Amino acid sequence: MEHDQAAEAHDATRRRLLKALGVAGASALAGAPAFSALAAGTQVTLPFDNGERDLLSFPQKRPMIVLTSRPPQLETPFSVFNQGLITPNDAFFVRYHWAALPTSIDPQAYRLKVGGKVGTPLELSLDEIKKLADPLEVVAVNQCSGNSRGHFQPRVNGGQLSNGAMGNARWTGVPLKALLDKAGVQAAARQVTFNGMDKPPLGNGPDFVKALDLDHALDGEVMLAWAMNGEDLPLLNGYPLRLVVPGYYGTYWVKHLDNIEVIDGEFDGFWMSKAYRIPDNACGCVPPGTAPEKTVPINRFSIRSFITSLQDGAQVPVGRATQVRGIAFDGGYGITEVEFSADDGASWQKAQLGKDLGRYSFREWTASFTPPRQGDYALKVRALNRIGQQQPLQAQWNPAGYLRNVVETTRVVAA
Ligand SMILES: Nc1nc2c(c(=O)[nH]1)N[C@H]1C(S)=C(S)[C@@H](COP(=O)(O)O)O[C@H]1N2
Ligand SMILES: [Mo]
Repeated sequence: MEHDQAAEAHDATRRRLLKALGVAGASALAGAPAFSALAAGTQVTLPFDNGERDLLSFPQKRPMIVLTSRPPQLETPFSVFNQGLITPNDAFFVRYHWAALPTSIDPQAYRLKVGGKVGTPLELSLDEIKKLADPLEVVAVNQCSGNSRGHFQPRVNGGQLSNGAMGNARWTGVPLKALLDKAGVQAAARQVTFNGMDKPPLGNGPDFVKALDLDHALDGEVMLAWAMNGEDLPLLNGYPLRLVVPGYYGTYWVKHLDNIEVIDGEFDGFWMSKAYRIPDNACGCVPPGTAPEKTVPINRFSIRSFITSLQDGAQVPVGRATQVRGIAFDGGYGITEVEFSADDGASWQKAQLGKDLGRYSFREWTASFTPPRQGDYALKVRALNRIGQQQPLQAQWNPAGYLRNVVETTRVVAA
């Protein structure tokens, strides 16, 4: 009886997934090559050369800006960020390195393996993971290192993204620490590595594996998350379990997490030692067109802010107040101030900060702007955080197109 119920629940989950995937039957999944996007027949043009993109629906996603469909790399349409501080699951961006995604995940059969320099190697079911500790909730921004890369001047190689490779969600999970404590970390341990169920094409290319220093992994904030905004993670955002690393770039937020290794050295896998590295200096930048001498793994977000309520080219009424709003966030130190300028940065006024959802969340800001006469206005916004970080007025540059956080300008016309 009990077994039947479990089997039924499993079948139901499987059916839901199949439905979400738009696949007719289980057999279609055997070796399913890739997700198929549903044509929505719409295009958008991102504001840089070669910025033409399709808007397409993927499983569990509304029409999204497609960078590539194999693997799925989907940007959130920027207007979504003006609709609320939390990014809906069906609009949350998607980033993968390899096209071989797990297309069917059986939550009953799923196991997370923990090994390496631990006292007791573990193999835990989803239910066992959920019982490791009291569930933890955090509102945190996930942002791709290459968010906004398409705006780099001079242009750089890599996915030409505008500003939609970020999102803010409420994550539910347990601290990674609870798992590592259960396994018992050996004295020699130095780092922890994380691997997911997606794989590179057979024998071709490095598996996507990331590493965190042991003290970071044990900080009680890094989390094994199974839910996002109160629902199971969408398949494309890491179902059934992903790592959440508040304040850190998305590259560490390993999806479909099924393998954790505690190691006694520094992990030298490709995605740590060769990719996702930034110049080893305070700005993470170098003179345009040059190569850094020394690099370090990318880590916390640079501080950013955006106007979300007005788009470039928008019309505003002369002599009447327009309420301008937007978002700000940083690497988790906490936004303390946002300033707004309606005259291209000549003068600045303090913006009002909205509700504080926690130091890893988007923070809403609002300001009022009354254009005295007809014509063009360059609106700017800049944020400041608790440790004194602010955004540069001139864009900084690095060859990988990471960390972009220049003070953004939105040009509007008063009429
Ligand atoms: N398993 C797996 N996890 C992954 C990746 C991946 O390719 N495979 N990409 C990482 C990168 S670079 C980013 S930016 C985030 C994006 O998370 P999202 O797709 O849920 O928005 O996932 C991270 N986790
Ligand atoms: Mo990323």
